[in-house]
Amino acid sequence: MLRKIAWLVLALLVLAPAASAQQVLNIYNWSDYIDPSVIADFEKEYGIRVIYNVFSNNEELHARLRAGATGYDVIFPSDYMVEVLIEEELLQPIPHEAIPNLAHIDERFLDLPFDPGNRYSVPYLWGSTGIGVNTRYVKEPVTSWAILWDPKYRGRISMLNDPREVFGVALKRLGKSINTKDLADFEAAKELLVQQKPLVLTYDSDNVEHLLASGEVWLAHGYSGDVLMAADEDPAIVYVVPEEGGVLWMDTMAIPKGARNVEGALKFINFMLRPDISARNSEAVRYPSPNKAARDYTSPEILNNPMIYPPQEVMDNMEWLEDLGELAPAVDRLWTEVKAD
Ligand code: N2P
Repeated sequence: MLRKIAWLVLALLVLAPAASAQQVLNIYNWSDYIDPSVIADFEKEYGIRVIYNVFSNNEELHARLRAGATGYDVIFPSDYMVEVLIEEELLQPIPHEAIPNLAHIDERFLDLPFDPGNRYSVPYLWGSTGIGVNTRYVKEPVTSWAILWDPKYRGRISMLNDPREVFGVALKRLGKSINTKDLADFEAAKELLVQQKPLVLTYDSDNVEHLLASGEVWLAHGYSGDVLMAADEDPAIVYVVPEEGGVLWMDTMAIPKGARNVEGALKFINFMLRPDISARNSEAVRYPSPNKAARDYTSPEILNNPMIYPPQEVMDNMEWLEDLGELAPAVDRLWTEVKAD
């Protein structure tokens, strides 16, 4: 009897960690970027418990992975960061046969230069970056990024905690591309950002919705969906893409090297690509879905909302972020200086 119990205990000790590892999926995503009910449905359907953590920008995600964080199973890097992570061999290939729902993605969003053949990443959601304006306090029409430098809004302005986005605004003001490979352009942009800093209440990517909806901030540099979520709470809030053009980005799902639950990660990715799930998720967070089949499940108000799905002429005036290559460390340094100055 005792021996039997000893065997049982031993078996439990050996098997339990494997069994529990199988039941847990570690997700690392941007904040406010998933419908919680979708996670709950996934957990129920697959019997897998999701542990959810958030990051504020691609550079934070990158730093974590580079420092050897192996705890994550699914991560959500943006376009240009996918390229960086592939190059640094921090991602693992995604077997397409395990994610049949990839077939639902609109071809426009597949096989892009940052990951040819989608070997390492699949589209999640996309969107733009512009300005959230509280028209209760800002009475003038907002047409240019220059308003974020207007001293009369001192302390009522927030900027994203996202170096590529913040430099993107300053570069647009200088009439440059957000993907310029000229360090002098970034240095000039840094000067503009240093000038702006006394007006900025906070550099924050995680609370734009709250900052705007609470009235604390009147002009928020923000990702489209976060501003639109604030607009749902207060109809005086609008989303504007300035005339100089905004930034476009696409976020993806990827599996980092060292993931412990690859099988669960693939199940999760395939689940998120399911048309009904993608539609529900996109509606909840107010970001456009790259999933063609999801359109059938999406309400016309969302599909026809030009702030969510920008019209072609607005899209044509925006730029997608690209990897800065060798310039990236210098830009990181300039960003640190802006924040520290
Ligand atoms: C939502 C974050 C949007 C991701 N809070 C921007 N790439």
